[in-house]
Amino acid sequence: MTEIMRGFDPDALRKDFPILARRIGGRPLAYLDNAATTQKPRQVLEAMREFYEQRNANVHRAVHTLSHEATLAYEAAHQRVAEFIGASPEEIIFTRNATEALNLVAYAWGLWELREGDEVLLTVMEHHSNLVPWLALRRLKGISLKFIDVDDRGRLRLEELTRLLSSRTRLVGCIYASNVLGTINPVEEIIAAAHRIGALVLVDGAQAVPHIPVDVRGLDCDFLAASGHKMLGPTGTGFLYAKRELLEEMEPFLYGGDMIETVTLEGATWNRLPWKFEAGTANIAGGIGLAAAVDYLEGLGMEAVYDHERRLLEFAWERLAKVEGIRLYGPAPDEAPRLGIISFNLEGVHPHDLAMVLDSEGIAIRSGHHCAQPLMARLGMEFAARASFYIYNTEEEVERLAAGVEEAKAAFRVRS
Ligand code: 7TS
Repeated sequence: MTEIMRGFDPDALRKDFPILARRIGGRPLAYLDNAATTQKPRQVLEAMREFYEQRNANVHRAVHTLSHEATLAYEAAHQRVAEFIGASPEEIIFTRNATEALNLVAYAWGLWELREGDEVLLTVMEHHSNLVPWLALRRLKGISLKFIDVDDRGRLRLEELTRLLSSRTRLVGCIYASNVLGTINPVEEIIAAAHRIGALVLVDGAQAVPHIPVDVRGLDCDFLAASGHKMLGPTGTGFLYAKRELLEEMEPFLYGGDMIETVTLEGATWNRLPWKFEAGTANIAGGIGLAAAVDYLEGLGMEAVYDHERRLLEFAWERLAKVEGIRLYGPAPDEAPRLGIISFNLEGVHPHDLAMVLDSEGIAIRSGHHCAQPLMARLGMEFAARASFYIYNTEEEVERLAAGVEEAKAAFRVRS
């Protein structure tokens, strides 16, 4: 009974996504590249259209009606996102994407707070956007970086945590769910251990927030970055959550309009939260679209979203594992908590070639290094194919993926 009440019908909700009616190469589109960005439902497109057609004006700047309405809608969008992850609206900063949210922490906290000899602890499975900013700060500030390794199956070696944390550790940065392996990391444990030695924790929630229930107060993380466009929201949206007391202490990220309280030729004081961190004209329509995306996901229920993907993952794993010469990366679904993301390689077939063959069947997957080159190297590969599922994907699409992989295998065997 509970199962049924928690579930939703992916075939029914596909009608909300106009793009899913497209045909590619004469075949219905099977969009399996959701870890890169998701499709957008009509409700999101409508919310943005309604804004532009009825309320478009700049926010926080004028007394006219449109500006007032735009301001209310944009502030309400912060409220919706805050509620979604258990935060307060002043703790939610809208950014262009998760990358900008992660850079915000490096620039507005790291640049000012970190001193030579300080340590930042990351994992080897970070997406480049939670690695490269810290590499830059290492050059600039002389900090040192340490990394939590993974085992050969791609599971974090948490037993190393106590050894790697030290009195010099200022920040621990950890990917919540891997965009390559789909594994969900035990961030609660990492946060508790980091806090015991007084370090802050930055969680990269870009893959987790769209797929599992996330509660920042329960987690007690200090920062959490996410992508709006990976959770049905428009491109050009993302956000950073940070604890209010940190945001109050921190320097701004970008300087300019709307982020100030007063400016003289001698200096400036900062606007109240979160506007201190949102300089210049914001992506107002994008924020409103993101709020509509949150409404949509809450309507389904995040437990149900996870259950649906979990079923697809188990089915896909079972089907793909039967393909001769395939290598599936990461722990099996019954060995570790995982999202609906599967990276794989097919013996003798380059993942780009495989992706091209699948595309000719209307199946969209990603191939490449997935912006996680250190993890790929650690697991002994340069490139991989990756299928990633979301709410509108069906078992039939997984069947098509498996059949397409079989076909590619046969085609390349004949040619070689
Ligand atoms: N962190 C993780 C874990 C990600 O998966 C991504 C994007 C980012 C950060 C950056 O997000 P953005 O909003 O700035 O783009 N990951 C992917 C991917 O796996 N394929 O394309 C983008």
